[in-house]
Amino acid sequence: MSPSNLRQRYEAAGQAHLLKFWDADALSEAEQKSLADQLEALDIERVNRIYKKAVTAEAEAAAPGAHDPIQPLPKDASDSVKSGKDAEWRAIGLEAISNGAVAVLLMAGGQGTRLGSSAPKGCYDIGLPSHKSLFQYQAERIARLQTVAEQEFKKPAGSVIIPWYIMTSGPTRGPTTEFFAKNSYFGLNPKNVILFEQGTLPCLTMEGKVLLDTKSHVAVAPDGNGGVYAATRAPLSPADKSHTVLSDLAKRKVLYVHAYGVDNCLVRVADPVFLGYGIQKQCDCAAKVVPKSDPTESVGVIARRGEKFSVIEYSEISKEQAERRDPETGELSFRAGNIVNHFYTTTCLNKVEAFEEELAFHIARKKIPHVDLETGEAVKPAKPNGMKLEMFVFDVFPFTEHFAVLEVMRNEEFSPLKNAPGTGSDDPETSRRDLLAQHKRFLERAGAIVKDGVEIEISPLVSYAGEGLQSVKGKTFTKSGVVGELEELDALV
Ligand code: UD2
Repeated sequence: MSPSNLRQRYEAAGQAHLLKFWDADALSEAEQKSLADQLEALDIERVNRIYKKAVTAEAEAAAPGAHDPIQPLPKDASDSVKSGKDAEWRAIGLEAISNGAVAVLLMAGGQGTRLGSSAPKGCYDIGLPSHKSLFQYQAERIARLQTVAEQEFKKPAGSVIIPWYIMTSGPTRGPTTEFFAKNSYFGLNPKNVILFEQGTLPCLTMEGKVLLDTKSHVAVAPDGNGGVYAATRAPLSPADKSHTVLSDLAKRKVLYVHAYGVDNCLVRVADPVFLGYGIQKQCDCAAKVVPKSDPTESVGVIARRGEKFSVIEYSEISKEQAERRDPETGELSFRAGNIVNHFYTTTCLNKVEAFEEELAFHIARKKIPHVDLETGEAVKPAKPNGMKLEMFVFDVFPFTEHFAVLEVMRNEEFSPLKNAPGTGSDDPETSRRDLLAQHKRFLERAGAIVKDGVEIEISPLVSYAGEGLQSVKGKTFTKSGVVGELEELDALV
């Protein structure tokens, strides 16, 4: 597009200030080209629509007397893994895995700002005796589950594949790719580990003006984990525009997708119980929840909006809603804590495009480094000066046709890594504590005694969820250690 057409377009969009330094002859030719390329690729009219929609929605929600039809999730609207059907669900899910009908989609584009680490969260070492990263634990759970499915459904070794789609963002793409290559994909076949990238959105002033982070570059940020839907439709490589995550899923004849967040050390990747639950319920989308621990816990809550399911994020729930309790039980009314752990049919994922424009955009007011248009100086604000707009993955729930909610045990399935070491909650120490406590329970449930103070870490390659440990029955473990193979347990007796 010629510079004059570009200028006309941005003037019409009220964003011509982005060409200010070009006009002031302050840009080199290379900088002019880079800025022109970025502005051409940017759908500036969509950005204006998103901004308008986000601020309008926020204002309406905050208007006095705004009637928010959101209601707590009725008790009978969710099922529980404690309902005694988990073995049945596990068999259904494992059969689907053994037939190659299941894939995993990891949302790993978040930047571990609160954690204080510049590397992608999946690379993080929570301090386990093995020093394995979150990515390695998740990779080994996939590897183990492929083996369990082959064993239980009599398939040839190496024949069951659970493809792993990993969504990164701009900042996490490079380091994540390097980490997997350096670790030889943790033993998985690289052909079945597909990295893809989510989109970005420009950062805005509170008035909706696009910010520059240099004189020739628009400040952008990842578009939120709800960017996953558009990202599944984007070409996986410039070489073949038709090859997308959705087309790859279709080619592999995948029917069900388990999507999850990277920072939960207990996550049951491709959990056959959850998959079996979703398949048996014939739902097109489902979410795992844990009972919210307290009103201020940083989890969204699944609720009802009319006949639909919806999630109120912790950053948007009112104090009254968060603190409301059931008069009979004293439990929190909004207690169904979302844990970024979702089931989809591929049919459902393919339908999202049709209603994507209706999905909400959420405003995060942040300190956004930018260039001052008057002085041309780089500014590092001391307080929030602008907006990042992001989509939330759970905003599709109200649009699904048959949504289901499965309550799971917090100590078995949820210990998120959010905060820096030493914070005291949701930090590396609590992750390490919760994972090792689970491995102790695996051994005790298999009939062993583990002496107090003994820490035994069991590789996911030995056991995915406590299965396959029959040989420990009646044994007492007195020594700590890391178990990479079943036989190594004998040395810890
Ligand atoms: C998320 C959930 C919240 C609760 C909590 C539990 C959303 C929108 N909110 O809040 O309801 O379940 O987790 O721990 O899901 N991510 C991307 N791209 C992005 C942003 C995030 O891939 O642009 C990934 C991120 O890498 C992580 C997951 O999405 O795997 C959740 O992101 P987060 O940890 O920043 O979300 P949080 O803790 O604010």
